[in-house]
Amino acid sequence: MREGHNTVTRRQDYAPPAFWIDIVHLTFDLEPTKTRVLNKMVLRRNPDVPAQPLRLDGDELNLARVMLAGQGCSFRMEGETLVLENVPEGTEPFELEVFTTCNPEKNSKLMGLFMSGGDFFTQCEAEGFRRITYFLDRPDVMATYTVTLRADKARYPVLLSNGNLVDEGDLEGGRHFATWHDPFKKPSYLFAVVAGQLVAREQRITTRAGREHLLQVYVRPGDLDQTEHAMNSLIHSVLWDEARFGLALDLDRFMVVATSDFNAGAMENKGLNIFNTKYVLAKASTATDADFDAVESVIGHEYFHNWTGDRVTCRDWFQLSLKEGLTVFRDQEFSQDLAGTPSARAVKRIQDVINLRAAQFPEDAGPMAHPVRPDEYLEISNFYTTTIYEKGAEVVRMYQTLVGRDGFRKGMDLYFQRHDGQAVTCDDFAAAMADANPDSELARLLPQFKRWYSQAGTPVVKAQGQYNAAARTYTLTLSQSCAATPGQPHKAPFVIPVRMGLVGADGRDLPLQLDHWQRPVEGSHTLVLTEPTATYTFVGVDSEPVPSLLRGFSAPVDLEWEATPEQLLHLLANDSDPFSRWEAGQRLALRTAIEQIAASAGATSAAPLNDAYLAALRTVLRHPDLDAAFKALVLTLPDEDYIADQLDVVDPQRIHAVCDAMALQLATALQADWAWAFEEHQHTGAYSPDPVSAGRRELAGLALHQLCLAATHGGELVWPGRAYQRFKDAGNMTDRLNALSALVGSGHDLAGRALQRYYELFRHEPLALDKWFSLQARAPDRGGNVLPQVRALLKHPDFSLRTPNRARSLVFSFCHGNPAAFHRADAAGYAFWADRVLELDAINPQVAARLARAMDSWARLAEPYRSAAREAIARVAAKPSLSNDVREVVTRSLA
Ligand code: 0A1
Ligand code: ZN
Repeated sequence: MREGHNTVTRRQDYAPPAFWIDIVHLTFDLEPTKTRVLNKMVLRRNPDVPAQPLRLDGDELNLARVMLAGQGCSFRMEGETLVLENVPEGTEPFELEVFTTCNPEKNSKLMGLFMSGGDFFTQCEAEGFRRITYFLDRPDVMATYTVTLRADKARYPVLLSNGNLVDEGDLEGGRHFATWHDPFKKPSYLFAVVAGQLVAREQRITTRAGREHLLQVYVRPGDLDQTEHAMNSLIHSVLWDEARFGLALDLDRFMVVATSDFNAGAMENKGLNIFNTKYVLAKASTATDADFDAVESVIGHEYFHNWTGDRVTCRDWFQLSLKEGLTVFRDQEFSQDLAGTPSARAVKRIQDVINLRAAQFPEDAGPMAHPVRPDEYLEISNFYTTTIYEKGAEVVRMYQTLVGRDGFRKGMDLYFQRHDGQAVTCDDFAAAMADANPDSELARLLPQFKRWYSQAGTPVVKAQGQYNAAARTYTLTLSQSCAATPGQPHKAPFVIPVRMGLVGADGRDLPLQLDHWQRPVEGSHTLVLTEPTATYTFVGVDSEPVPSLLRGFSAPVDLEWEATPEQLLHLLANDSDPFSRWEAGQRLALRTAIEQIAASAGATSAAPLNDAYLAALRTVLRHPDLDAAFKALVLTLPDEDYIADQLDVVDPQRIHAVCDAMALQLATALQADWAWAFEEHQHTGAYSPDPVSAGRRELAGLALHQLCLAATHGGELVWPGRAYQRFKDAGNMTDRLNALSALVGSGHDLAGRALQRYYELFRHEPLALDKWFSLQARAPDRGGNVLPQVRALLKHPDFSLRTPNRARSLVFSFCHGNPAAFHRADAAGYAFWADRVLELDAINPQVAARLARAMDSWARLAEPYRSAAREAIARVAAKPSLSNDVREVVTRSLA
């Protein structure tokens, strides 16, 4: 394996390119072990930059020939960079031809041109194009591409690249060719090629603009029956972007292709999106409701990139959130709009917040914390993070909160009006939003608002309320602070929109009137906190209200509020804002968990949850008007990682013991209610992944889980048998997997039999088999049994570390997803982690670096975990030939 170079790239060092590449003609002779690439470019000097040699990026290429204006020419190599000193002076265009070969079959990094299942695919973001040919592989160099693919016709009948098919035909020796031309200029990271034995589901659509388009979803021949949902999601995406943002599809043909070997979720290559099969294929028998939702949102995400990413792209990789934060925001809005009802929208919002807190909050509190617009990187692949994506999306959402939906649309319109066809920065986006809304609070506060891009860390907002009965006023004091993060010891105050309401004794929202207002408003109001501390006085408040704060999770902050249990119970019973209502329940559970963890070590109460809380949950569960999906969220306790995130010193086993006790108590105390809920929600008719039936399945599944858990702890004994029956008879994967995980979760004897049966049913369905590995890696640890089980599964004939999905399903599920089994007193979990990181690094550094991040929070671990974790990280760091990817993660971790 090639060792990584060692240079840090800094945002401040950005300089425009010394050359532009305007036109690219690529010819590929596709062969698995030796693909030949002829690259004919038209370049010219950038007149704004002092004259310098032409330096083209390359990575693991074999260079055969370089020709300048049709003549052989001198060149030299500086490491992997191809340097030409003698290119023409002046700014006239000149032609350069580079002929290289590469080895797709050996490409286990899955960057550049690689093979999957015997077919060819590419991945070029961020710096993969340089593994295909020498190039100015940076997003601000945008060229027009024409691509000819030549390959054996029988083996590779389908030949695809970006844009429109302009020519095709047969060649000698059983070969054929196809030529594609992309009418849009694009950066190299959006280039794509696919060649192989693929079939397509096709759909012609006419958009509002009256233009006809061909939509295609390409998969392996046996998978066509799993593409209907992806196609429907794509159609919805096209219609939605036109309706909500006035953004029409700009291509005659839009293609989606699925591969089972992919480092990430999917990739927005212009007109030729390449997807991990996990986000394309879905059928009721193998995909869960969550999988169906994920297909919809990832199809949306990649499609929406066509405008936010492709038409307007990033100037440099520090601006990554410009396209990613904005596109995640757009896909989240899309999924909410498709979900339909206010309740289904709220459920989606709560799920997004759960994910943000589970992944992004810890990142912002750990060694890899970085701003939404980072200042430096060693390896850009490490910055495809939840901070860039999900926190970036929250930043975009705050623009919308500050300028309103119409104002946001105006800002988007101005952004495209100004920057279509350009490579721009986060500052350009911010300026468009502010300039389109000149009288808004955003415009006034813009420089301060932009601290969201430059300062890392999750701000903490402290809230304190005071009711004055005599004056009929309610005073709310909000203060903000933000802990130091690596390289940023002090933070300046953020602009924090805090949406809030005051809930009266009758459970209804009180009218809100701040002391300087003429009249009250109904419902909610957004306070904009800009100072370290601010006090707001509401007048005309007849009786003591309960404040409902951060409604809809209006800012990505941690809200500290010393509410009484009565106040939280009041919100849980009444809050008109579903997010705050759910949050009140979570706070109650979290508080109990933290008290228990702090209580004398080892003495875990068997009944930590109090009666009032249990009664409130029962009321929600049996509520006649609430949706099942919302009920399921309220009745799900905060998970172990989220609880760990609230603590300064983390003892994973202690947290686990407390969570176990709470889970068991919830299962047994509400047994009759769970049985009712299961019976009431278990039938959902013919399978449809819509939010209402999915919600019913979710609640039935949760109920079954609780009932099996109770059964193995002295409760009613019939449930494991019923779960097994349901597992066997289920008409869809959601019900089947819920029943199986209920058995596995309860540790009942039937779990083994069910797992065996599942394997036999799905051994030839890769995505379903991933779930089988994952379920076992996430199983409750009983006396340390999970790690040996995971080790045994590493040797399973269906396991391979080379397939990212499979590696994630087993190894990541264990290291990232099973804290109690992973954090072992004997440190064997950490040794396992270190071995797999090193093993993976030699195969696929990007995937290895993701696994490396399982140890991000080691410094907050209690002993003996802390020292053992440090030792394992140091062992990885000491390996001499680490990739940049892994080296950056472990050195930051130890810093
Ligand atoms: N831009 C893609 C994510 C992506 C990034 C890097 C990749 O390299 C392996 C692949 C995909 C997105 O946001 O969907
Ligand atoms: Zn994206």
